[in-house]
Amino acid sequence: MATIEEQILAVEEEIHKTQYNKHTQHHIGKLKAKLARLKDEQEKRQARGKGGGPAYAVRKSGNATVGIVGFPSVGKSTLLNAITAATSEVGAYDFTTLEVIPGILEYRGAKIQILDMPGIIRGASKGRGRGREVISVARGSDLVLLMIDVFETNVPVLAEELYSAGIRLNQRPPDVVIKKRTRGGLNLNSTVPLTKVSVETVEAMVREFGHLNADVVIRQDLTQDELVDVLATNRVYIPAFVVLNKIDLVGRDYLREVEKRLAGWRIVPISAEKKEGLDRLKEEVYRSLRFIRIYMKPQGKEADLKEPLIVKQGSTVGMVCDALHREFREKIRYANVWGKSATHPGQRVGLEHGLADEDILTIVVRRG
Ligand SMILES: Nc1nc2c(ncn2[C@@H]2O[C@H](COP(=O)(O)OP(=O)(O)O)[C@@H](O)[C@H]2O)c(=O)[nH]1
Ligand SMILES: [Mg+2]
Repeated sequence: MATIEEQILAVEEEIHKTQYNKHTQHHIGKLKAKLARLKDEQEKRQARGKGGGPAYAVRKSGNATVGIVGFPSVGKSTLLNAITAATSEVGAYDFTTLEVIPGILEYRGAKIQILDMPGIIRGASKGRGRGREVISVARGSDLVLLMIDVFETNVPVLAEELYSAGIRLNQRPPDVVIKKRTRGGLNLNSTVPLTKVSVETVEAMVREFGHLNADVVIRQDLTQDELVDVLATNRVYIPAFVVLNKIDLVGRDYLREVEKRLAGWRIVPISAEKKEGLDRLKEEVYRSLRFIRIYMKPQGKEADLKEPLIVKQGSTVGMVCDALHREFREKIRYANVWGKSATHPGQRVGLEHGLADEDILTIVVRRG
C-alpha cells in the first residue's frame, strides 16, 4: 500500500499530465477532490504527530492581527519599527528576522497587532525556508500585507504560496452548504444554473471526498476549484493588499510601471525608511479590518459616545461580552440595542444578536 505522500504525488502527477477539456473535466474534478481528501488526511496526521502548537507561538493581542508576508529584505522589519513601538532587527542581508516579532499599532482607538515575519521564498508552502511556519502564522491573521519593494515585485509568487497553503486572499467562501447525513445518499440542490461544472461532476467530487450521504445546497455558479475549497477543511478567507516599499529609490515613471504590472491588486506605496505613505497605509489597514464601533450605555445612564468599543464587523452581543469581561457571557440576562441593528430603539436582544457600526448597547447582567 502506497504511503499517503506517494498517493498525493501520484494524483498530482496525473492532474498535471491530463489536459483539461470537455472530455477530461469530470475525471479531473474527481482527482482534485481526491487530492484534497488525501491532503486533509495528511494534515490531520501531521498535527497528531507533532503534539503541540505551531513552531511560532505568537500570542494574539489587540482588536485584530495583521501579518506582513514578503520576500527577505523588502523592509518588513523596518516597517514594523516605523508604525509600532517594537524594535525588530533590520539587516542589509537576507533572513535577518528568524522569529515572528509582534508590535501594536494604535489607530483611531483600535489596537492592531502587527506581525513581522521571516521572509518567504518560492516553495515556502512546501516547506522551503521556514515557509510552513510563517504561513501558519499568516493563516491566523485578520489581514495580510503582501510586502514587496521596488526591485522585487513578484506578488503572484507570494499569493501562490499562500494559495497552496489553503489561504484565499480577497475571496468570499463559496456559497455552498454540505450537511452530512447517516443515510439517504446524496441530495443535491442548486438555486442557480451551474455552467462551470456539471451536476454529475459535483456529485462525483462530493463522493470522492468521502461524503456518501449528504444534503448539498449550492447557491452560486461555482468552479471545480471552489467546490474543492468547500470540501477541504483547511481553507481560510483573508483580506489582503500590496505594500510597495522603498519608493524613495525610484522615480514616478518607474512606480507607474510597477503599478501597471500589478493591475488588479490594491497597492499602497511607501518608504518605511523615510516614513512616507505611512498615514495612508494605517488608514488602509484600519479600513480593511472592517471594525465597527459600539457605544456602551450603562443601564439607566447616558451612553459613552466618546470612547467606543472597537470590535470586528459581524460581532454579536456575546462577542462584545467576551471583550468586556470574562464572566459577562455567563451572567448576562439580556441586552438592549439602539441603532442600525435594532428593529426599534432599545430592542431587547440576546447573545446571538449581530451588531452594526455605531450601535448603542446596554448589557444587563445578574448580580452576584
Ligand atoms: N531605501 C530604502 N531602504 C529601505 C527601506 N526600508 C528598508 N530598507 C532597507 O532594506 C534593508 C532590509 O530591511 P529589513 O527591514 O531588514 O527587511 P526585511 O528582511 O523584510 O525585514 C535594510 O538595509 C533597510 O535599511 C526604504 O523604505 N527605503
Ligand atoms: Mg526582517
